[in-house]
Amino acid sequence: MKKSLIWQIIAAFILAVLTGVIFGEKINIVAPLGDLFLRLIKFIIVPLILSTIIVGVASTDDVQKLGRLGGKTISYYLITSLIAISLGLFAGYIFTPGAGTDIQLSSKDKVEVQESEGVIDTILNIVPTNPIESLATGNVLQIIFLSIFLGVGITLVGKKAEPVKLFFDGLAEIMYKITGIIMSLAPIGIFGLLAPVVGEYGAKVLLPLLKLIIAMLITCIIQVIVVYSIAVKTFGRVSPIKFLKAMFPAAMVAFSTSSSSGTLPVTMKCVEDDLKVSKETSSFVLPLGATINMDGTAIYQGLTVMFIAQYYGEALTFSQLATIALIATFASIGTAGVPGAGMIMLTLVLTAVNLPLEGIALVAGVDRILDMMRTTVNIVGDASASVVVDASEKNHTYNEEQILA
Ligand code: DAS
Repeated sequence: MKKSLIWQIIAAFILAVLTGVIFGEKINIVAPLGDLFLRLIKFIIVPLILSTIIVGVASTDDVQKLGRLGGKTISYYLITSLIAISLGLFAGYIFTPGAGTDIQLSSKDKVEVQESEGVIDTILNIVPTNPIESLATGNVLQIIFLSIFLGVGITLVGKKAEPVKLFFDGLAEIMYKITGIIMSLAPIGIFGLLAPVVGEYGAKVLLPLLKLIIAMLITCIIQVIVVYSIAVKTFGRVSPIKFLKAMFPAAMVAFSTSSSSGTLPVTMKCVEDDLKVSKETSSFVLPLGATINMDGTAIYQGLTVMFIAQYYGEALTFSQLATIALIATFASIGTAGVPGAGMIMLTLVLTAVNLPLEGIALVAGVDRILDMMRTTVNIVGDASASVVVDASEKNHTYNEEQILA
């Protein structure tokens, strides 16, 4: 990523905060700039994922290696999610954000929270019944399933399928180029997305939940600065400072969009261009992570359930905490990479420990602020996985000097 773009993104962030604070909700006038940027990155997601995974899988002529790549990726995701949920629960215990909160819930505060599908349904729904519909609706998990099988099919068919592989190879290169063009608009997009959010959330909304927001921020920082840094340093042989610098543009897009899926093209660009992770690994690990690996959401689930339990004066037993850890891990897997999805999945966790769903109304007012933080952690976690898995496959093409060169 060009250094100039990084400085432009920092300037956009500062300008967004200043104009949001100064102009309040009047700054909404710039929202279309953010919506346009978000539409542009969503416009490339489907062709980018489809082509890059097909090419990534088809270039892995050793199907066994694919299984190994998948196994390592899923294991890494589960381990970091379990650490994240434990950190969230621990933060809830230490900060007690819900104790003494003076928010009064009224009946109109009921949050219409749709029932989320169970874990079995989530897994079964990965298999598309109509691939064209999966592409048309942008069902990322089904597109990943379709791409993997097409890639394996190309490998198994061999020479006859060469034209298909060449087509998707070309499409992948085209999509990378388009992503770079869209990335150059990131500063404008981030400004258009962030300024209205800052303008909307005045002190009156934030103050009653400040303890929860600060607890969330600190826990997210620990997950990134401690957990991911140790992972990329120990297993990825990448300096944590360089890792975080490389991921800064993607983190800012995630923070502004609150969408892991929407940030995916930018995450892929940062990981491949700056961290020099092989396309073979990143094209598989990142789309999968943007859909099922949500460590920031796991932190949010743990911390928010503790907040709600404290608000209602419920003391959670150890077995309830263990239940929360398990269900929240599954809930984070089932969370879609779109704004607000984590709050919807909170119903799974609250139901599991018999806490009132109305508790969600307590945090709904600042969910966007919490979502910005959890989405940022989600995508940085995905990137750390791609570095660790790529290094373990010993096919990464980078060394320290090359990174961010
Ligand atoms: N906003 C979701 C994402 O894109 C995360 C969440 O809502 O918890 O990762």
